[in-house]
Amino acid sequence: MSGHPSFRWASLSLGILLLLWAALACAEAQAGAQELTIRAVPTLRFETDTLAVTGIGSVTVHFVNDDTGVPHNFAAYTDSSAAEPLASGSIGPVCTAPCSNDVQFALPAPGDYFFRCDVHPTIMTGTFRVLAPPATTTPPSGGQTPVGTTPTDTGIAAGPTTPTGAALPITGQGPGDQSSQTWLVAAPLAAAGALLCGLGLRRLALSRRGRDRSAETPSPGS
Ligand SMILES: [Cu+2]
Repeated sequence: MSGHPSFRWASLSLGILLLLWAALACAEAQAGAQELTIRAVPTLRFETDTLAVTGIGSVTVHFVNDDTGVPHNFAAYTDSSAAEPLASGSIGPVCTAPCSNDVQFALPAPGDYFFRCDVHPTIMTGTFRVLAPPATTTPPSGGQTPVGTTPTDTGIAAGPTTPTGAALPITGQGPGDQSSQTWLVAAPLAAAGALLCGLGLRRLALSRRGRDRSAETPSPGS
């Protein structure tokens, strides 16, 4: 029993660390400038007609013109009328391949927008999609509560202080979880075993009964 609580603490703090790491990674991905690459390729087309970005912040679109000798650009607009730029700086300069330039702008609210090449506005078009960031972002409470529990090394000190309230139900749940997990596996097996066993016994009984019956009623031939 003495080994169990430390194991539980280890797995609990590991879980918290993983959550923190995921939250940090998630926050970093959302806050940081995102990058995309789009290529203009022979002949007179973009290599894709859909660009997707998730979230908040800004985006840098690396526009690469591989359509040798042909001038193109990348330009993002609010819609296919191309009347309004999607954001300040969302219309890149035209350059003749081979060439490239970066188009950087702030991301608007999630939604489907429009991009095109201004030189070939009817042929080279696409959807610029801004996706909503995941619902589970960085909960301020969730980010703070584990702070006390994060120092796994000082678990002895941290254990009784902050998470006493949390520790009690968890220690209570620990063995319960383990045994319930064992039961999750054991119960169906036992049930299946019992069922098979019961069927086997029944079949045995039936066959015996059948044999008894045939023994009781002698065959009419003899
Ligand atoms: Cu073009």
